[in-house]
Amino acid sequence: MSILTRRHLLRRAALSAAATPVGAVLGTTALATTATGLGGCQPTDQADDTATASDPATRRSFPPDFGWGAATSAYQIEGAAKEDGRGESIWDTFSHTPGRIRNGDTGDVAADHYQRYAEDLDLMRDLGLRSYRFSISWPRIQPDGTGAANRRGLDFYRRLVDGLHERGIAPMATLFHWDLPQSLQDTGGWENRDVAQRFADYATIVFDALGDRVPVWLTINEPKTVVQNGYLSGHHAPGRQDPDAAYLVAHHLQLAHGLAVRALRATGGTSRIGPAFNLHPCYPGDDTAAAAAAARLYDGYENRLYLDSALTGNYPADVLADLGSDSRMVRGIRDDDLDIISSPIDLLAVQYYTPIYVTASGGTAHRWPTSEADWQQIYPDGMYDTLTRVTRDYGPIPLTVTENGLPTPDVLGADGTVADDGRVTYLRDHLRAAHRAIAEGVPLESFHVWSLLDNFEWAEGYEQRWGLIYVDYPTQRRVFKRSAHWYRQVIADNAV
Ligand code: IFM
Repeated sequence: MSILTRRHLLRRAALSAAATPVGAVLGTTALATTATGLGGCQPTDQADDTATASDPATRRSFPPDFGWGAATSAYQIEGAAKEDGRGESIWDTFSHTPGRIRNGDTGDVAADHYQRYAEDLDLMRDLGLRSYRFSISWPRIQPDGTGAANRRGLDFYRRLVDGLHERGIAPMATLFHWDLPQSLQDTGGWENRDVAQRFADYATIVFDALGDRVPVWLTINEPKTVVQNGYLSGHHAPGRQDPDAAYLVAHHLQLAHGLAVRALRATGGTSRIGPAFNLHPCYPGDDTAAAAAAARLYDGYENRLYLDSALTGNYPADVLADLGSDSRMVRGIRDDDLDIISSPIDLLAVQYYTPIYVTASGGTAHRWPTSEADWQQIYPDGMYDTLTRVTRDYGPIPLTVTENGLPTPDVLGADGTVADDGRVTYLRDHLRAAHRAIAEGVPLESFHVWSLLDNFEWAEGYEQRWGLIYVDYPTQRRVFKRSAHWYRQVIADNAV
């Protein structure tokens, strides 16, 4: 493994960790080809922040039937950790380990969505959502990660999916959003190749139960985050810090994705399926050849490792060379694996939050203002660059944005309102960037705000609020934030 890789791994760990110090602010000239200046994220005045699309001069209309959505995941909102036969996941273990989560928070109750799903469905309808992306909890379906299905777990998702259809909202279900059954972790977790096959078995159970009632399936949410946060920095479950294991895990996650795609095809159903990748545009931090080369390799680890294998059937040669032929990942690749991983998909789910600026030495630096999540630089043009890059490099595969959003310091006012104007500005600017990509031919069919509700933000616990809808945790009361009112109008206008 090269020096650059080791730096990359260390920087990734730092970038992912909550305590990342803000790095050097770079000069503004070097990135002229990729960054278009601060215009997209400068604070704007109140009237403009909350403006809707009524002004024809600035109105950007989206295609008819555009899938306006919002997203959540099971462990982050459901709670009901012991209800109806649910087994334990690695996040139960991790969050109950002292010192792992801010304020000692856990997902035991979260937003209590498991009990309050009907109320939440009504809120989605009131918001005007056309698409709702949620995840299915593997340990609710197979408490030990193998064997017969737990009917009560499946019934919850049947009720949820039926409730969405009753309200005219299209379900989009993610099969795995990080809550691996603890029993499978006890057999080695994603380091164990067999877990990929267990995932395909679980997927088959879910496909058989929900079938075509779910028109779009997503396989694995952000494999990169599992790799980097779970196995490099260790601030996510299972809390490992082992670079050699990390990339073997990457391979097995990709394999699990491909096996699930094949499992869906084997059912003969008509639903569509694809992976959900968080993509970070990697820009050179200065105009030296060394920075360009470092950014290119960084991009390999951040993006091409996942995109190339799923869409072209190859791992990027520069990343494989950098990992080395003696790495566990390279040694773990078997003959047919890349055929499986690149099984044809129907759409690609893209999650965009932040750019990365890579220095000549392989480090990273911040260039734009950050949100409360200090790994997140606010740079809307990165959305445009990401969407257009995927179409340019991989062809016109249908795209959906399945996550985009930010945490803001939301407070429930005495008047019962939550004035999250920063979220409105952020979403407006990112939607405008997505609109620009569509106008240039990117086949983007839907956009999901992260998140529908405030929720359990992993190692940050409940301190960061990412929702359109405020959750008052002591009472579980839900309140539309200003951004929710704004987004409802965007949806009604089909324009921003
Ligand atoms: O909350 C997470 C989500 O689970 C995965 N994508 C990023 C979000 C914000 O950090």
